[in-house]
Amino acid sequence: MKLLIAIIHRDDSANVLDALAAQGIPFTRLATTGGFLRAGNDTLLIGLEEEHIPRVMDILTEYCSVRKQFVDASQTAFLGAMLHAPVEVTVGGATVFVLDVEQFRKI
Ligand code: 2BA
Repeated sequence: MKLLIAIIHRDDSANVLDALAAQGIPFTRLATTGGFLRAGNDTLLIGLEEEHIPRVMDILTEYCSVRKQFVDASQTAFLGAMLHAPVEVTVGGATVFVLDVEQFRKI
């Protein structure tokens, strides 16, 4: 069994959650905050058998588009960002960790 930890942009969340639910893929959504932008994102915990991982990757690829966004430099974790200068960052997409699960129990 594997555990996928997927960090996604909050704007993409509804579509991803709908698609996971439609395919019967179990998940837990955590409201999280990115360390750089200090903006809300969502982290999904998805426990599943290895053969189902491509289905999740397909959903993330379909609904988590990458785009550019200008943000106020002083509101990021940019070291020494003293000015309110706009900086362009890439947002969206999905950051995915795939972990081996040693045990899975429901008590
Ligand atoms: P944030 O840390 O808020 O980062 C949002 C986006 O800002 C990043 O997208 C990246 O495009 C940009 N960014 C981050 N650090 C930067 C820097 N020092 N200079 C310029 N631009 C920078 P992603 O890389 O797709 O990451 C999206 C979110 O995924 C992150 O939000 C963070 O919450 C999480 N994440 C990414 N890599 C991670 C890691 N290795 N461990 C844990 N969480 C991670």
